Amino acid sequence: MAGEPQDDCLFCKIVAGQVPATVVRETDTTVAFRDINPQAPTHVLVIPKAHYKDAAALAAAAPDLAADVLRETQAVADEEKLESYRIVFNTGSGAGQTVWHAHAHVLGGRGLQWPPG
Ligand code: D5M
Repeated sequence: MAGEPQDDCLFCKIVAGQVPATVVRETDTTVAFRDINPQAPTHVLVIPKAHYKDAAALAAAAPDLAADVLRETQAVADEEKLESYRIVFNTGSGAGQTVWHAHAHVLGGRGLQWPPG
C-alpha cells in the first residue's frame, strides 16, 4: 500500500532505527540526517517517514506530506545558518537517483554553480 515501509529500503531502515544515521531534525512525519557522501559543507537529506519511491510519487499521493518535507528543508537551512542553499530532488536514475525513497538534498555552505552538471 502507498506509504507503507518497504523491507528492502535503506531509508525506511533509517526511519526504523535499523541503520544508523546522523539525525539533525525529526518531526512526526519527517527525518533529516547528514548525507553519508557530502557534496558541500552542509549536505542534509530530508525524507518523509512514509515510503514513496520519489518526489513525484510523494507529491501525487501525499501533497501535505510533500509540504512537510519542503518546510523541513527550510528548517534545516535555518539551523545550519545557510544564507543561500540548494534543494534537490533527484527523480529517476537518469537524474542520479540511487535511493528509491523520496528525499530532498539540502546543500549549502559553499558557492553553487548554475546550471549544475
Ligand atoms: O541520493 C541518495 C543519497 O543518499 C546519496 O547522496 C548518498 C546518501 N546515502 C546513502 N546511504 C546513506 C546512509 N546510510 N546515510 C546517509 N546518507 C546515505 P540520490 O539522490 O538517490 O542519488
